[in-house]
Amino acid sequence: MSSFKKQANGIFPSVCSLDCPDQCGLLVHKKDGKIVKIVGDPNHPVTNGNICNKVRNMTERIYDPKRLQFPMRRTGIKGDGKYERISWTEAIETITSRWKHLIRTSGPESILPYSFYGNMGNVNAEGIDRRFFHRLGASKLERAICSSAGSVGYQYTMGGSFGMDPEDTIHSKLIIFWGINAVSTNMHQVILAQKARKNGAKIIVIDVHKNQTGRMADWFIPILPGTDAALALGIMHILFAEDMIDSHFLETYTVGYKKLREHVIQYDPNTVSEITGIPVEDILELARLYGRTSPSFIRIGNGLQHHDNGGMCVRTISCLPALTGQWLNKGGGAIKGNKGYLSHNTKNLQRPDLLKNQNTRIINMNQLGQALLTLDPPIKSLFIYGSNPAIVAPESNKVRRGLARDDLFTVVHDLFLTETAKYADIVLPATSVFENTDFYTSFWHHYIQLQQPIIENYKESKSNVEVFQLLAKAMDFNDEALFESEAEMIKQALDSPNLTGIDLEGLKKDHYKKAQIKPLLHGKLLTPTGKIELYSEQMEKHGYPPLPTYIPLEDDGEYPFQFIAGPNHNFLNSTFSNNEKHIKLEKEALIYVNTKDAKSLGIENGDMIRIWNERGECKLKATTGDNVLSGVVVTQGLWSDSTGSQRLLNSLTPDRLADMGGGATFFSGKVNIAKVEE
Ligand SMILES: Nc1nc2c(c(=O)[nH]1)N[C@H]1C(S)=C(S)[C@@H](COP(=O)(O)OP(=O)(O)OC[C@H]3O[C@@H](n4cnc5c(=O)[nH]c(N)nc54)[C@H](O)[C@@H]3O)O[C@H]1N2
Ligand SMILES: Nc1nc2c(c(=O)[nH]1)N[C@H]1C(S)=C(S)[C@@H](COP(=O)(O)OP(=O)(O)OC[C@H]3O[C@@H](n4cnc5c(=O)[nH]c(N)nc54)[C@H](O)[C@@H]3O)O[C@H]1N2
Ligand code: SF4
Ligand SMILES: [Mo]
Repeated sequence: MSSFKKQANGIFPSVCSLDCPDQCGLLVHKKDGKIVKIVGDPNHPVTNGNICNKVRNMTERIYDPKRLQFPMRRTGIKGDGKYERISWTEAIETITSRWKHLIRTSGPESILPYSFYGNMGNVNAEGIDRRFFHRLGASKLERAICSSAGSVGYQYTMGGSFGMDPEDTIHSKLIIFWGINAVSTNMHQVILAQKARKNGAKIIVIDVHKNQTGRMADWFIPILPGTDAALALGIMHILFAEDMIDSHFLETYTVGYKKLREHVIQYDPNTVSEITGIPVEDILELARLYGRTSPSFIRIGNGLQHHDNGGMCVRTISCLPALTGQWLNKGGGAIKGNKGYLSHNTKNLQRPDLLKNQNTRIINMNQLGQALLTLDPPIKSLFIYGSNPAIVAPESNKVRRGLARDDLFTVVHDLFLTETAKYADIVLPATSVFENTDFYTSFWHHYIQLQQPIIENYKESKSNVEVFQLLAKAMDFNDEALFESEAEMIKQALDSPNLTGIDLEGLKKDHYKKAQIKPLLHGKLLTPTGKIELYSEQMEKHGYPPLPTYIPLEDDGEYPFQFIAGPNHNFLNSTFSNNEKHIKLEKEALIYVNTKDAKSLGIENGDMIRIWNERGECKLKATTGDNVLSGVVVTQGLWSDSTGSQRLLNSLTPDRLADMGGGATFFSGKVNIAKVEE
């Protein structure tokens, strides 16, 4: 489809494929058939030529000598990483003969696909694979590791993933980064906020960790983990009590505000201060600032919803903009995720009709270990692509015990021999985004983008599309849908009422196409009442309190510290954690401990610390200070095993599910810590 690939030299448009809201426009510089430089595309309307450090150094990853070159078969024991080269023919034959046997003897649900968004391209990440596994009749995977609890929570209030247009941030006068480390995870939101700040806006950060984002704020508000819903309810209490609400807006666009007003009486500043650890004066000041500043914008992060109560927390915070009528102001409102605006035709792309058994079992990816170790009938084969569960999934010791099962036939398709791939029977080499054709729909800005292949496939690597088509052929499937070209699949996906005026030819010409977006409140929302639901009958039917509510975290045992292990600046989840350049940039795996806690445990800055609970154990270097509150320890980064011993943070995190959407509870675990005596 593309002629870029044939040109040995030049500068070509591209898009960042990583699981990041910014979805930057890129320019890829090519010399003698090889990529030599990756920079931001100055013509991208939102990302404007700026890109992060990770991707500026992406060339090193594309040509990393450790990149997988050909299919391989395991020769050692699971986990030790010993492999020998085989041909694609042999690899595909080995996989499909095993699957045919399993389907005959145990049924297709003994096979489980496991994937996430190592590459956000819709065709490769959730198109051809879905078609293939639907046709196969495999067990279904509930892909809930990232943002599902919060998305469901937000949906109860707002009807779907629809928020403010981030380009309007420049009009905001008050910007609250709430549970988001945006400097690392959404850098263009920060650039837009800085522009607003030049026009007089204030930036507030509410977080459990004074990280890069907290340090950039005009006001950083530290909060105890899992208590944000209480803070939001406390703000509502003050907004009602001091008459800072917009009654006209509430009457016109919402349901249940009178019930809400009664309900929040219980969340007085003293009560909320006790729950959240925030002084009463600060709660009052925050509420008054929010009540009196317009337009105000809340960027709701993922940190909030990686908790037991994460769905309800986001549900609660997302009620706030309605109280002061922010949704009618340019630069007012909130963003949790904006996926709804660019929703394409998933029925066309994923072909759920190919799945014959409507009662096919569904397995939550957050409980992979449990599923592999306890499910009956058992999972007998795993096909893993675009994800690295041995590092990123909670309770990793359980996950690895499951992956080590001798009778489990595992295939991993990746660019690298990840920790997960080391458990595979067959490893398949994947292409990078720059070798693929795909389309991309940001979950933050409103632009859709096309990727056309810029370089030839690296060595013997193949894209997801190529792999699933080989598998389909060898399985003797003959459905046309399994053999369509990327261009054909893109055309079918773009056939959506949300994407009128956007087609493949147009994308090839313009690279960036903005969805035509109607203001959020022109017309009905997708909630049952069509309005912003401060009171939700639907939630009541689903067994939740109908009004926003603070629900404490689950009891995670008798350990003294709340353990927050989020992503870091120079990796993207575990991607880049095996690339020397990025490891060097990130330097060290640290654990932040409050000075008071450190003193009481005889810990000094720079000491090696053992961190443990009944699930596992890690060792990290302490950094002491006031970046975290007493009773909380924070670390960042999904480190590869190869970077040092015992940095497997997810060995400590729980695989309980959050209150909504089957979400993960990475941040609701507790641990103990102690100095390692040399
Ligand atoms: N550099 C980089 N960028 C990334 C990623 C990456 O790995 N590295 N990952 C990408 C992906 S997949 C995602 S989902 C996003 C995630 O990016 P974010 O939305 O920023 O989410 P997290 O970094 O998980 O957590 C955000 C913040 O929540 C805080 N936090 C934890 N618990 C609480 C709490 O109870 N209350 C409050 N107020 N704060 C809390 C953490 O300290 C952290 O600063 O980033 C994407 N971008
Ligand atoms: N402790 C803790 N754990 C977390 C989080 C946290 O904050 N704290 N964050 C969670 C979140 S929000 C997320 S989204 C998950 C993310 O977890 P994952 O989705 O597993 O993300 P990555 O670790 O980046 O792994 C993606 C893999 O896909 C591969 N890949 C890239 N492109 C392709 C392709 O085109 N085809 C194939 N076959 N493979 C490809 C990459 O090489 C990489 O190995 O991690 C979760 N885990
Ligand atoms: S990771 Fe995010 S910020 Fe970095 S280039 Fe990709 S989309 Fe842009
Ligand atoms: Mo994520």
